[in-house]
Amino acid sequence: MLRPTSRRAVLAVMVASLAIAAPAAVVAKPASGCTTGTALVFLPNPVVTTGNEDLKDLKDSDQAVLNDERVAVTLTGLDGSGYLSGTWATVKSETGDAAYSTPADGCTYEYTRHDDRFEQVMAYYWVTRSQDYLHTLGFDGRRWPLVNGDQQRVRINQWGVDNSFATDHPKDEMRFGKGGVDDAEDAEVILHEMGHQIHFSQSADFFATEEAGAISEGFGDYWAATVVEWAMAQAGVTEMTDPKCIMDWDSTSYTRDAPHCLRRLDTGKVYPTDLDGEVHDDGEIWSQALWNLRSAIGTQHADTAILLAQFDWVGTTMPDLAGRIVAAVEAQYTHAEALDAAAVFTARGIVPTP
Ligand SMILES: [Ca+2]
Ligand SMILES: [Ca+2]
Ligand SMILES: [Ca+2]
Ligand SMILES: [Ca+2]
Ligand SMILES: [Zn+2]
Repeated sequence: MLRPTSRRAVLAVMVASLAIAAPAAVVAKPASGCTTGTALVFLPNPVVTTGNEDLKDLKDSDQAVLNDERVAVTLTGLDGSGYLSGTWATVKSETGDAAYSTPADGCTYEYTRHDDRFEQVMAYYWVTRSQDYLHTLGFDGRRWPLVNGDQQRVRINQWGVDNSFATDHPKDEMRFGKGGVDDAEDAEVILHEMGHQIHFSQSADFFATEEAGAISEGFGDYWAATVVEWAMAQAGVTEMTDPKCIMDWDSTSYTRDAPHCLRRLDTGKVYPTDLDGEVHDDGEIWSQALWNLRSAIGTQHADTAILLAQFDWVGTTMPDLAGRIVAAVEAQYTHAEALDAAAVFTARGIVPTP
């Protein structure tokens, strides 16, 4: 869930059964043989890459200032169908054409943002990058279990409102809305939803309480920030605009003040005083703790310990999961780092349960 004005908890969304129209019959084109592709994406969104807070959606129009922010990337793991379907992601879309290419066309997937195929490419690319990052941390099915290691279903622009969500039933999929800025034009929206998918995959009981829902919202925001920073560094970019601002581009549609951020990683909220019972609000307590953990013990140690602690967690409280994260730091790294980790959570009022 995205909108600050939406007060429905993620739990409510997860139990809601939405009537989804059956996909129109599509005559598939022949398998093309493309296993990699060249594409243009936002990395992560045009507000971050321009630093321009005055960018406007203008009804999904093509604009030179936005076209210029597209970056050439390689799509990996494609299954050879010619469509955006591969090892870690498969894109379903009911609006516009499905992106398709052939070796004769150079296996190119280059579109402007007015073309719905642009969002299809964004989703395929960023879902795959999230998995790439998990692999670099060791969640590769050998050292540690895969995390959300299936072929993630993604639906693009098929929901006419300004919201996106992740669900594990009736199907395990993510759906991106097209209200305001098309949600999948902002990598941070895609990665936030990946955060929920990660939790679905790590524990069947993750979403047992409101506080666990808040943890999932906070983790999703954190996951967006940490994966974006990694992906940008891989692309040679080490300086970025306001990394603690989440969904800089999507939020230009519904926030008045600059910088435009749906949420932030530095609100200063403290547990339990600032809990208000709304998962996105309360998630800002958790996301800031994770962001500070990253500074305290380093990104690789922080992200590894956070992910290890989430396996089979049964959705209790922030202090309980914080205790598991500290224990994971102690087990994998040093006692000194575990003390630093505990201090980070305690500073946010989250005293880790021993
Ligand atoms: Ca678009
Ligand atoms: Ca939007
Ligand atoms: Ca999944
Ligand atoms: Ca951002
Ligand atoms: Zn969410």
